Amino acid sequence: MKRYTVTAALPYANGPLHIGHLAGAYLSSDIYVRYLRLMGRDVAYICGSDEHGAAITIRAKKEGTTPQEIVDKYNAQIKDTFEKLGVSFDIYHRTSAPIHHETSQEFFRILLKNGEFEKKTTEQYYDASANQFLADRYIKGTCPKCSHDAAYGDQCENCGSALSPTELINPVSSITGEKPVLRETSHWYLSLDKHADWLAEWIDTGKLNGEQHHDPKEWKNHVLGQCRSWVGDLQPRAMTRDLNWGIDVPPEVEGSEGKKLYVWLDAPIGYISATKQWAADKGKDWRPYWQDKDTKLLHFIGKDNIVFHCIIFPAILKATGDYILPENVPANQFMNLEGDKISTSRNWAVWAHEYVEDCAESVENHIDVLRYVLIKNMPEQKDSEFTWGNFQELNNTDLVGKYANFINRVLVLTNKYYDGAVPEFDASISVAGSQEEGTTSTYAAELKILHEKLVELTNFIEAYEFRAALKALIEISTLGNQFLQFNAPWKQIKTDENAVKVVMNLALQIVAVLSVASQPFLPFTSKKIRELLNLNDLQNGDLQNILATLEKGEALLSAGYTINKPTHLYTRIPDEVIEAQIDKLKNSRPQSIEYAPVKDETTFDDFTKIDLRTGTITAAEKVPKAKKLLKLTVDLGFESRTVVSGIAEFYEAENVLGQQVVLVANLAPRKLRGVMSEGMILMAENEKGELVFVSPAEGFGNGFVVK
Ligand code: B3M
Ligand code: ZN
Repeated sequence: MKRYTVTAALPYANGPLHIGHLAGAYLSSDIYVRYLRLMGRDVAYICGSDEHGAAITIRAKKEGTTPQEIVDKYNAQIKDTFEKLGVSFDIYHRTSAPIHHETSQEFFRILLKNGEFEKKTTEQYYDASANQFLADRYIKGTCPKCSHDAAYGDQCENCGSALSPTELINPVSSITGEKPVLRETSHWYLSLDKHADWLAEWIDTGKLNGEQHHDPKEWKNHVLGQCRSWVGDLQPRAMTRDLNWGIDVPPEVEGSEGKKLYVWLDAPIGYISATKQWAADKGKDWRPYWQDKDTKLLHFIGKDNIVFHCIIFPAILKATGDYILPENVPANQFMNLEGDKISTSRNWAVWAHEYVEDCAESVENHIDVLRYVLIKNMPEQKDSEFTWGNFQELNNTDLVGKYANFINRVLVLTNKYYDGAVPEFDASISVAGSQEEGTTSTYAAELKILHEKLVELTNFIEAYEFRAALKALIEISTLGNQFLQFNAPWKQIKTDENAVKVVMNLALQIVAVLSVASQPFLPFTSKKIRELLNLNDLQNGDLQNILATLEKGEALLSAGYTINKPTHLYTRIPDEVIEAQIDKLKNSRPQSIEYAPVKDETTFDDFTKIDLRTGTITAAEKVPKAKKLLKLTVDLGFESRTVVSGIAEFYEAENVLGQQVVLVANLAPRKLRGVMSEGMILMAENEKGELVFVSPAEGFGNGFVVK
C-alpha cells in the first residue's frame, strides 16, 4: 500500500467525551496510526466534530442556548481532551467549516445528477405543539429489532440497527414527549435498493467490480454479521430533513427551501472535507487519499455506526464515482462501567476531561495509565467493562510490577555497575535464557527472541488486535524480568563480571525496544523512556529501522553510550484514590429516581391490625437451592420465630447475626421452600431493588411494639 487514510468517528459536539468513546474508536485508531508512522508509512489520520443533526439541536434546547454555542463549546473541549490524551490526529476538523458545507453540497449535486435520488412525498411524524417534523433523534420509541425502549428514529444505539421513525413502536416526540401525528412532506431518497447487489457481494466476498478488494476474513465477525443482516433488506433512505440547523440542500435545486442534508449524509463526507483542509494546510493533494486504489481506507468506529460506514457511506462513495471504499471497518463494541451501561442522561460515565484534571496529581503518568486500562479492556469482539478496582490492579501489577519494574532495575544496575554506560561485552559468553529457568542462551539468541516478540506485536496491530498487541508489549518486559531473575546479575557481579556485562547489555537493548514498541499504546511513557535512555524523540520509520537492525542481529544501543538516572515511570495507586473515584461516580447519578407510586388509601383501623415488633436475628443460614432466601431465627424476647426472608442477594448469613429488625409478628405463617415462615422482616427497597434492614436504634431491646 502506498498510503493510508484512517478515520475515527466524528464525535457529535454535543457533550464531553467519556471512556467508552476512547475505548471505541479513538485509542484503537491512535494505536494503529502511531504504528503506521513508526513503520514509515504515509498516513492521514482524520477526525473532527460532527456539528449537525438533532444531537446538537436537542442539546441546545436542553441547555437553553443556541446550537452554535453548543458546537463551539464542545468542539473546543473535545479537541483539547483528545490532545491531552495523546490522540494524534493529523487534523481535527469541524463539519461547520465552509469547506465541508461546499463539499457536502457538491456530493448532493452529483448524486442528484447521477439519478441516485428519488424525490418522494410521504407522511412523516410531526409534533404539532413544537411545529416540527420528527426525524432521527427527535423521535424515540421501542426498537422493533431488540425491544430497547429508547431507540431513536434513525437508529437503535443498543443493537446498532438503522431504523426509520415509522418502524418505532410507541413513538414519542423527544421535544415535548407527545404522541406525534402524521403529515405530508417531500424528501430526496437515496435509492439504496439499486446498490443492493454489489453491496452484498462486496460485504460477503470482498469483491468489487469483479476484483478482490479486501479479504472479508479480516473483518470482525460482529461487523460482518450486522452488515449481512442489513444488506438483505435495503430500502430507499431519505437524505434530507425538514430542519433549520444543518447544511442547506443546494439552493438551485427545486424545492430546496427549508430542507437540510441528513446528518448521516454530511458527517462521513466530513472525513473528506477534513482531508481537503489537511492537505491544503500541508501543500499536498487530497485526492490520492480518497481516490487512489493504492490507498488503504479504514474507518474506526463504535458498533452503533456500522451500517452507516459499511453500507450507506460506501453506497454514496460509489454512486458519486471516483472514490475508494474502506478495506476494513474495525468497529469496537461498547464498554460498560462498574456493572452498568455508560449513559450520558443518567450521568453514569467517567468523563475524559475530568479524569485528565482529577488524576493529574494522584496518579503518576495518569494519561498512559488510563490508556493502558482502556486498551487492555478494549471491547474488540464483545462488550467489556471498566471498573476502578481493575484500573488500580492493572496499574499496580502490570505497569508498576512488571513494566516499570524491569526498566527501573536495568537503569539502576547500569548506573551502579557502569556509571550509566552501556557495557562492552564478549558475545561468546553464554548466559541463562530468558524464556525458561535453567536454560542457557547467548546474546545473539536472546536478541533474536526479542526480534520475534516485536514482530509478533506488530502482527497483532496489523490485525487490529490491540489487546493482544498490548499483552505482547508487557510480555517483552516479562521476558526482561525473567532474564534478570534467571541470571541474577546482583549475585553474579561478585563471581563473573564478564557474564554480567552480557546480561546488562542485552537488558538495555530490551529497554530500548520497549521505548519504541510502547509508543503506540503509551506515548508519554515512551517519551520518558527515551529521555532516560538519552535517546532522541521517535521519528517516523523508527520501528521499521529497529526491526531491520534486530533482524541483522545488531544491537540498538552501542557500547559506551551513556544513559541517564532512573526516575519513576509509574507508582502504586493507593486505595483512597480509587475510593474517591467510586464515590464521585455514585454521587453523580442524577436524583431523578422513579419512586413507587403511593398505594390506595387505607384506614387507621386496618393499619393497627398489623402487629409490628422489634427483634434480633440470632441464627441465619442459606436455604438450600434458593438463591434469594435466608432462613433466620428472630428473638422477640418473649419467644423465638423462624422467618424465611428474601435477602440473600444483599446479605451473607454470617453478617446478619445480631442485626436488629422489625418483624410483622401476626402474619399468617406460610411455607417457603419447605420451611414454615412465622413472620416477615421489614426491609426498605431502593430504586435499584436493593434491600436494607429497617431497624430500631442500637440496643433498643426485643419484643416491643412498633406503631
Ligand atoms: N457523530 C455518531 C456518533 O457520535 C456520529 C458519528 C459520525 S461518523 C461520520 O455516534
Ligand atoms: Zn435495537
